[in-house]
Amino acid sequence: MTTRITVLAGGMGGARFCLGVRHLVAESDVEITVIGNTGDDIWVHGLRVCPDLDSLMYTLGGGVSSERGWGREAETFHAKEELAAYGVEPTWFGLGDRDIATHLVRTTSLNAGYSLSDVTAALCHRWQPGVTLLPMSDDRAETHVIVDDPDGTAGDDGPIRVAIHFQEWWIRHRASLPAHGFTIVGIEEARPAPGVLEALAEADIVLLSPSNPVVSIGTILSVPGIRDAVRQTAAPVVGLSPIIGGAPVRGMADACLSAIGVPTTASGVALHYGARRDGGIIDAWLVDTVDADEVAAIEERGIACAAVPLLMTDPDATARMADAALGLAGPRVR
Ligand code: FO1
Repeated sequence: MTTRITVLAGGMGGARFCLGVRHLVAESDVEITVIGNTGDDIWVHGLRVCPDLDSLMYTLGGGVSSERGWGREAETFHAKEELAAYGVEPTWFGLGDRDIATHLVRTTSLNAGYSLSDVTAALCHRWQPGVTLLPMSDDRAETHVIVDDPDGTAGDDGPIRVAIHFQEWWIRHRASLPAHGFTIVGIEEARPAPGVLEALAEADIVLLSPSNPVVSIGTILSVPGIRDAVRQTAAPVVGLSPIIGGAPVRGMADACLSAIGVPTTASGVALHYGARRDGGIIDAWLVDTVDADEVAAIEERGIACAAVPLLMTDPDATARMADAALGLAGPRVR
């Protein structure tokens, strides 16, 4: 009897976690479906770039740049340099030469009328990630960040607020501009991509990877229908904390959490997701051993909780995390 694991994942952290899940179940009769965030997607120089889908695909397919966690290994940036020489913006976006091939295939296929799901499946045919990788939606839903105008334009009552694309905030400004909030352009009309709701309804376990809870997991949950599907699945829903000792392991989840008034703590994120019995979406939550003192408080809120090492230093360590998550889910999933 095949065990079905469905993972919600963002980019780098999510990809590394999925490597561990796949490593854990490599010899078992298990099918993994990964629902990837597409809120980071952006049009750059006429190409459609899907950073989180590509991080998941390249990481699981063995082609990711290990030191960056995104883009291709053995990458060069000649096209980027040439574009900058022409003064063509955005010069701040690191478009790699090898990576451009992925964006050319994707853009050509989208322009020919194929869906993002079709394109993702076609790209994965080359990369063989060992999981079924689904975009959260085939519809455009792009995360923008509300900041004080970086150009300093001010109105009568202070700096005016503008929405900039998440990638500009993340890459150009290193999330240093205080975010007043996030808006996902197009989310109201976005529909779950084919297979997404089924992957949640038919799962034996649903895992929330230790990705950014606001702009990755939160964005996936914002697609109309997905949050309800997580709430209603018969599968246990287990999350892993992206915050260890009050700080994100990498990336800038703290800047995102503070923007929405959520404490940058393991329990803060757990309560942000909420216990399923109280209208939230998780049944269980893994925290790192340094946050073991938060376990009792989390359990009091109806969320099963355990403290295990959560640093994804290598696939074996990540596999142990995934195993601990399956363990929290209960005997059904073993
Ligand atoms: N991240 C950076 O910090 N600098 C970059 O220049 C950059 C370029 C880039 C190009 C393609 C791609 O798929 C990802 C890229 N990323 C870059 C990472 C990306 O901003 C993040 O992976 C996510 O959007 C955040 O999870």
